[in-house]
Amino acid sequence: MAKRYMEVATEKQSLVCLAADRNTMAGLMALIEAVGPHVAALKTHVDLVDDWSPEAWIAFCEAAAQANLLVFEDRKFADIGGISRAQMAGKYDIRSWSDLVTAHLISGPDIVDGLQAGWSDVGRQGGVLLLAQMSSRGNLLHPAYTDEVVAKGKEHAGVFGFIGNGSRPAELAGLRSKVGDTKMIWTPGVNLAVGDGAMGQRYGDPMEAVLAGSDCVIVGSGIHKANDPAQAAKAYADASWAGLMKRNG
Ligand code: 5BU
Repeated sequence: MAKRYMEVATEKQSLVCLAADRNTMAGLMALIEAVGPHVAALKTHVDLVDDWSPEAWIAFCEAAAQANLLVFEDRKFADIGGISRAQMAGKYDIRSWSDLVTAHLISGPDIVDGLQAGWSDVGRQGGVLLLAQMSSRGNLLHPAYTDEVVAKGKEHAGVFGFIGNGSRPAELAGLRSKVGDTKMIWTPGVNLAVGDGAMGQRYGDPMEAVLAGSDCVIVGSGIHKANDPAQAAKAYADASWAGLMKRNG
C-alpha cells in the first residue's frame, strides 16, 4: 500500500490527501472531478453524507479509482478487535472499498488485527493509520501515549503508519525521529493560512509539515471550500512537492 501511495504521489507530484468533507454525493463527485489530477488520496467520512446509498458510493469509489486515488476512511475505530472487524462490515461495508482507515490504539493492539481481518474477510488488503497525535487543541494524546502507540505500531505489519499533527512542525519532527523511516506519517491540520481554525482545529503550513517529516498532508477546507478547488489543490500539491525536494536535498 505504501508503494502504491508513493507511485501515485510521484506520478502526480503531490503529497496531498484531500479531506473530502462534503455532505452530498454530487458534491463529492464534483470534487473528484475538479481535484483528481492534483491529489494522491481521498479521505472520507462516509457517515456524514446525507444522501448516501450503496450504489452512489460504489460509483464514487469507481470515480476515485479512475482518478488514481487511494481511498482512506477516517473512521477512527477504537473498539475491541472483534467489534472493529464487525464495524468494517455493516451498512457502510468499509472493508470493501477502503484502502486505509484510521484507528486509535486506546483499546490495545488487537484492534489492528481486527481491522486486518475485516479486509481479509472480503479478500482485500488495506493499511491502518494509528492516531499518534491529533491536530485539535487540548487533545489527550500526550507524549507518553504517542510513544506507546509508535512503539507498538512500528512492530505491526498491518500498520501503514501514523497520524501526526500537521499544525505543529516541531511535534511532527519529534514524531518522525521516534517513528524512523519504515512507516508513513500523514498529517491533518494543514492549511496555507496558518493559525487557529473553527472549533479547536489548528493549522500549519504544508511545506513545513513535509520538511518536518510528513509523507502526506491532509487538507480539507483549504481545498474544498476554496473558490477554485482545482487551483487550490494544485497550490497544495506544489507546496508539498517543493517540501519533499528540499527535504531530500
Ligand atoms: P480541515 O477542513 O482541513 O480542517 O479538515 C481536516 C480533516 O482532517 C477532517 O476531515 C478531520 O476529520 C481530519 N482530522 C483532523 O482534522 N485532525 C486530526 O487530528 C485527525 C483528523 Br486524526
